[in-house]
Amino acid sequence: RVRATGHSYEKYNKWETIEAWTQQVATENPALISRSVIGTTFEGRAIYLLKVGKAGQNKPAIFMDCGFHAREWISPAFCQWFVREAVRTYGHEIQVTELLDKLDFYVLPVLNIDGYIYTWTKSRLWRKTRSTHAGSSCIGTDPNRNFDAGWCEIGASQNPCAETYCGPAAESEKETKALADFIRNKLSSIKAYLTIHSYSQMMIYPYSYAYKLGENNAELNALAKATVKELASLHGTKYTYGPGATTIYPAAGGSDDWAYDQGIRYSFTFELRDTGRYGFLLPESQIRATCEETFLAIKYVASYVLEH
Ligand code: ING
Ligand code: ZN
Repeated sequence: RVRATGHSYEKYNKWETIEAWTQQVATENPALISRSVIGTTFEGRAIYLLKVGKAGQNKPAIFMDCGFHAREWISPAFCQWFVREAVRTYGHEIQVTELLDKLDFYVLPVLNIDGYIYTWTKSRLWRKTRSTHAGSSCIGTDPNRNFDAGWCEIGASQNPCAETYCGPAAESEKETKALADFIRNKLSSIKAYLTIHSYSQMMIYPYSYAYKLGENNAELNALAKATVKELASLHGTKYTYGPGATTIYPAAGGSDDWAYDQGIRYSFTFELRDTGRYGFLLPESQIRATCEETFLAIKYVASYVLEH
């Protein structure tokens, strides 16, 4: 079979390769995948979204994005792995078949494409977008400080030169605006919001923008506890979990808090491997194990959401 040039699920792929892959995987699996464009980046690139699921009407959906932060390369690698595993095991594996029959997964393989490319070509540890700001020569906004959730109140900077710059306004970035517009538009069908970052091995839920808890905090806590147990069952990888503000650090403007406040009751940030030995530079030799265990976790959450 024809493959997108140079693409590998066990390597980090450059953007052009991922872009070609989105086309290829959709073309090869027309009964399960369709590709759309939800917007363009600051530098003008198309932001792709894959809808993964068996055709059907009024299906509930789960939204999952990867590649918010440019340097977190394991994140886009996981979204690619997820799509491949979904289509590869559909019709063979009971759980995946039932999930794709009853749910749609919206998978956004890379949100911050401009930043991702910059980490491949110029600076491996770049985090932010690549937008410019009037009155500053510094570049980029932190997309995970740019959502309208306690925007810039805590754990975010108003300094355009900072790594956690919240931007000139909530949704100032074309990338975050495109994502938020898509979710607002599909709010009635989206039951869960999952956003994939690295690193720390954590499963975080609201809130991060304030020291407060969500209405279904006990449920989110129980679901996170069971999910990290499932994740650990494969390779023994230990995750911590809890509300963002007390589990990782207080930070306003995150997409998970925003989605939750839109009414999406199951909203999680996953921080994948590792805990700091390699950090953002997770070796390619760990892609397989990381994606395998994370796939278990996502399936677990999806099955839970489906029955609730
Ligand atoms: N961590 C997240 C960050 O954006 C986070 C942690 C999660 C903050 C949810 C706010 C809300 O800083 C990484 N590694 O990006
Ligand atoms: Zn991140």
